[in-house]
Amino acid sequence: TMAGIDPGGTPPTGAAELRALAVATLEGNWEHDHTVPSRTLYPHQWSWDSAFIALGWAHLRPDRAWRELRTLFAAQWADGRVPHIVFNPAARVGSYFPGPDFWDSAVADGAPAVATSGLVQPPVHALAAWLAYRRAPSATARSALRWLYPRLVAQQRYLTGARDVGGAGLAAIVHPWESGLDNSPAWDEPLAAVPADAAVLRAYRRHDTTHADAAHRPTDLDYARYVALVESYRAGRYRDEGLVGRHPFLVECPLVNTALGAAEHALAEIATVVGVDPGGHRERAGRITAALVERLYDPVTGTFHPRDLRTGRLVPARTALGLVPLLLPDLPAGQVEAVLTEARSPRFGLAARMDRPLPSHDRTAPDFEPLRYWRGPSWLNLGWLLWQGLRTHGRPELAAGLAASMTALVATAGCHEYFHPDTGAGLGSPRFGWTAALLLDVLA
Ligand code: 9YW
Repeated sequence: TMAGIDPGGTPPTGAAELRALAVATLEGNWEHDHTVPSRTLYPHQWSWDSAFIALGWAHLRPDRAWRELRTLFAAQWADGRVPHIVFNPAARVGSYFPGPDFWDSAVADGAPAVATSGLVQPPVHALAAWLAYRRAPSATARSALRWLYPRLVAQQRYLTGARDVGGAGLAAIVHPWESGLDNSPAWDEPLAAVPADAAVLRAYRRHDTTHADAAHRPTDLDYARYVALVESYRAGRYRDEGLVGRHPFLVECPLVNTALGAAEHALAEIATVVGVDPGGHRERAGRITAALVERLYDPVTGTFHPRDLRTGRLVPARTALGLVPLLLPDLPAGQVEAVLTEARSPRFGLAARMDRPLPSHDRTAPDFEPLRYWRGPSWLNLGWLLWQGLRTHGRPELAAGLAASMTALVATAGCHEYFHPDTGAGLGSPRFGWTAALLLDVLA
């Protein structure tokens, strides 16, 4: 059992009950052609949530896995970007901020008819599609892969083309939301350069803090800067040309770029199924991994960091982002060892028997906050990414230890959005889609 999680000695919920809880969560969040991350907090479709959730559906109802991804990619822009939010026109107006009016995606050339945001999220879709196919191969799955393949390729082309602001073959993010780890300490330094004060926010009303404890969410100053960054990107009609001269936040994120490389590996597999030569994908995967090591690995700290393109420097914070490159099958042995050392250190506590859940930030850092969102709490998607990496690099004992810790979190607290990194208490939304989906994958 995990220290602090099970003080009453309650027996852990059995695998069948856990599975039933995850199934009920996904069923409850299903919304005719996609799955909402949470009924209370997030009433639309989110990009990387849908990838994780599709993998969950592959264990239950593969038809929904493919439906989920098709709905998302139907909202892909002409330039190949997959928007991080696809708005559900049937959702209650004003139920989420920033909503469709704020994004105003119609200002962009090549935006789809449906309202979306103009940002992206980590491109984990090709990997999810490949794993979903492997889990439930069928004629339907093959035709879904055939439909998805050119769209996944276009997504890669966008990220390695228009978004290669640094010119080294990696994608730059233009907003912390694009990393998926909104208020990670990784973004504090580059965000501090974004001109905004809390007054910007007075023109808007946040909704997240009416559904979740404000102390567990990003601060108002964070939100003021998030809004200012969207306003900057939107003012340029979400175009990427000339970003260096006009946009105040440009960062190469280890998670986004790991997903980018993992996507090329997955596309090589998918290409074989759909009857296309996989060679180009393997070559591009190799180039992305090499660029990631070259640009985001710091031999002094022995971990990966974001690179701030405005200053040219690596961001010093050691967050869970630094562990994610383990997902890359072609990560060189030296970096594999370094990531394992970092993960097993007291900062993250990975072990064959974990006494506490994997945190999202270095738990020895002065800015570690156990309750605040991506600044400390434990998230199942980060655990899942590391779990995949451990299995890819032949560390089954550590993978099993991490899986047991992830399972214990849900067994004790339910399918929460995130968890207290010491006690395992559930935080944020109580019925969260990717927690349920990834638990199903880990239990399988
Ligand atoms: C928000 C939906 C999204 C996730 C992000 C997470 C959060 C939106 O929720 O962002 O309003 O804070 O940070 O990773 O995709 O689950």
